[in-house]
Amino acid sequence: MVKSKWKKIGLTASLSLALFAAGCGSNDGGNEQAEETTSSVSEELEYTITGIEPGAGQTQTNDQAIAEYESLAGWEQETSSAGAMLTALGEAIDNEEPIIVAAWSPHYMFAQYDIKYLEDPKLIFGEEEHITTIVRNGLKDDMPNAYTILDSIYFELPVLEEALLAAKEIDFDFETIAQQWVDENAEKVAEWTEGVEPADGASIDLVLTPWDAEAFTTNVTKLVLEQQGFDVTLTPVDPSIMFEAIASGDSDATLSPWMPATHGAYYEKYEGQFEDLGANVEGARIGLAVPSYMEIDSIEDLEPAE
Ligand code: PBE
Repeated sequence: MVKSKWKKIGLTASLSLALFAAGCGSNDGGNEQAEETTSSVSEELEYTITGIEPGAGQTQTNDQAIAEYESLAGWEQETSSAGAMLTALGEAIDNEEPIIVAAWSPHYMFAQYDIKYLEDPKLIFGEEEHITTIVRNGLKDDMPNAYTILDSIYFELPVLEEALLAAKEIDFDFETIAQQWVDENAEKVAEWTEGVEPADGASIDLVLTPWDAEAFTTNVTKLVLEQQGFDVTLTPVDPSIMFEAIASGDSDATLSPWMPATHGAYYEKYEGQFEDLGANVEGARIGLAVPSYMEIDSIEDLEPAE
């Protein structure tokens, strides 16, 4: 586990070591101690939140937090990808440096790192999210058996968390993890497919967003539908395209919308143009998180940029 982690971040790690060495060389004043005690955490963070993909729902929620909290006035969000955010988080923790990241759960980041969500008194990130299954209008009449399966699929939070950790161990091969899970949970699959008639090769398209929980639940759904004779295509897209694809009928279903905070704006925009079959996961959450060694607990403990 340690080995593969180093393999992945090796390049970035040696790059930042080089930068660090350069920084030391140019420091001739030698009063680092004084600088450290006078600079605030917010200043050390350079008033920057380490974000994820520009197209993520949470990227908009982070911008909303920046707009609405006085303590975040003048802050910026640096977007890149979930992978880059996790690398930056890991490096900060290795060096006991401050960092503030866009975080969400379920995700293995909470098992791997000692991190905490910052309190969000304005509830910009909401309290609890659920991941819901939405299908195109008309699916119920066109494909009643697929509809029944999609309507039944539901994962308990600990089951999902365990699967996400297992996936990390095999380099995020979600097809393999989903196959193992389906093989080991035949009873659950039988429950979901009770009374369903075999499909005989009917095509069904599922869209999904590029994050781990969705990769697992959607790959399991694919296998369950295939067991029933469906021909299943998975199409990875951004959240905005996901809603558009279901609303236009280009795609049949998705298990990826996070509600009510993360994708609420898209949900409202397309409301009436899809059918919501209800949660496939409950007890999810999004927010801003920091390593536990940081002595702040709330977004309001941060300071505006001058
Ligand atoms: N996430 C994980 C996604 C949804 C699932 C919170 C990074 C998003 O922000 O769109």
